[in-house]
Amino acid sequence: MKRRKFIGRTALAAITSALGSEIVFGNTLPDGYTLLGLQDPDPFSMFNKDSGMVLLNDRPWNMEAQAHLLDDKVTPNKYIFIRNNGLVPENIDVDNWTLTIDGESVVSSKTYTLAELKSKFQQHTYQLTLECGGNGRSEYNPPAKGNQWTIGAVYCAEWTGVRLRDVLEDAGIRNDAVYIGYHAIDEHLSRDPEKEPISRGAPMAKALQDETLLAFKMNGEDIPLVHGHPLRLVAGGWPASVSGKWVQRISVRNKEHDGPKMTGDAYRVPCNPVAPGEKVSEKDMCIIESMPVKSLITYPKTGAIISEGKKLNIRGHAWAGELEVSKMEYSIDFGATWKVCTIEKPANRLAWQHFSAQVSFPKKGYYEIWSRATDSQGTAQPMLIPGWNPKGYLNNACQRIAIKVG
Ligand SMILES: Nc1nc2c(c(=O)[nH]1)N[C@H]1C(S)=C(S)[C@@H](COP(=O)(O)O)O[C@H]1N2
Ligand SMILES: [Mo]
Repeated sequence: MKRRKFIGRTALAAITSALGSEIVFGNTLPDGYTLLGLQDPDPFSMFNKDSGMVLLNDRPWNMEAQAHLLDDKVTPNKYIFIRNNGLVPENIDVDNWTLTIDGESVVSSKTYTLAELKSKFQQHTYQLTLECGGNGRSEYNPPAKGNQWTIGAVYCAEWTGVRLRDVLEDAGIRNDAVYIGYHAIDEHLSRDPEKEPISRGAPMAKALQDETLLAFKMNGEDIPLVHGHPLRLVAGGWPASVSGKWVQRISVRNKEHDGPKMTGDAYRVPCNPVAPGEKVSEKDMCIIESMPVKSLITYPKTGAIISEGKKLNIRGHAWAGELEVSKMEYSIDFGATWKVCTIEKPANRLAWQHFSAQVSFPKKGYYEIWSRATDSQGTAQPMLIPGWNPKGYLNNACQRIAIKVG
């Protein structure tokens, strides 16, 4: 019989300090055993998420909402999707947090403490829609690698912070500035300190918009850790990957930013349509900028059963990247005919808009309700999946819910 191997003294001392409490029977602890108390708690309680959220990955943490959970006009934290490329930082030293503006095209590098950012610059609050560029990826065929998002990688929260423009102007921008790129503190999955999990950015025109914020509050409170506490770049209407969490440095570049996930096929789509599965060379791929027009029915939940003769009030949200949604329609006959929904104006530019309609059904039976938004330039959502692309981005197909009348 093999003797049970117990833990050594040094290892015991190390885990005792990690646990923060004496391990009473520590001398009989088997070697290599991970204490329950040191295992990750379940992500729903760790990140304060609703149990209806769907976990897609635990390393890194990725979690999405379901359509009916996104019913609020301003999305509460518990229904906000989580997307990480690396490890969520631990032990953030908020008191000593600084933001540095640097890069080839800054007049002089400048570092600000959080307190300086808050007191020196005017604060602004906007509702901003953030959607992962890969939202809807699960429907592409041939399938694309990556998180298989369905429809839940989108939200509209209220962000408070200072304008990136004000801070950049304070540091001074040179005439040759073309792009900004963010650098954050999250570690690469490999824990290699030389590697950043993601460092994206935006052209100066987007960086200088009124609504592009360096935010420290989400929905009136400190930003939750997993969403970028204590400082986050927020650029509504563009792929949410532009909105760097845990930002520590913004570089003003004299060329397109070239950090991880800015180059190759990351967050890029073929500049011209390609056949599904076709190989696309790097030079034919273009960076995703404004997200396309899209909508989501958030009430009722798909699968609802209603009684015959009753009208059904449906509602949801629609958004269109940099543009506004100017028309919202629904269909109960698989897109053969469309009826108009009421659509509200956005709370501010780049916030999603709320729609509603009262739907009548001619008789008992199975129906689907499809929703279709049209942006201010006349582009409508495609009824079925849009152009295939190698990484499965930008699926803005009409959303469908099933209803039984009976
Ligand atoms: N520092 C950092 N910022 C990041 C990411 C990341 O992994 N690290 N992921 C990006 C991507 S791809 C998305 S979709 C959004 C997700 O934001 P959320 O977790 O608040 O939903 O954050 C972006 N900002
Ligand atoms: Mo993303």
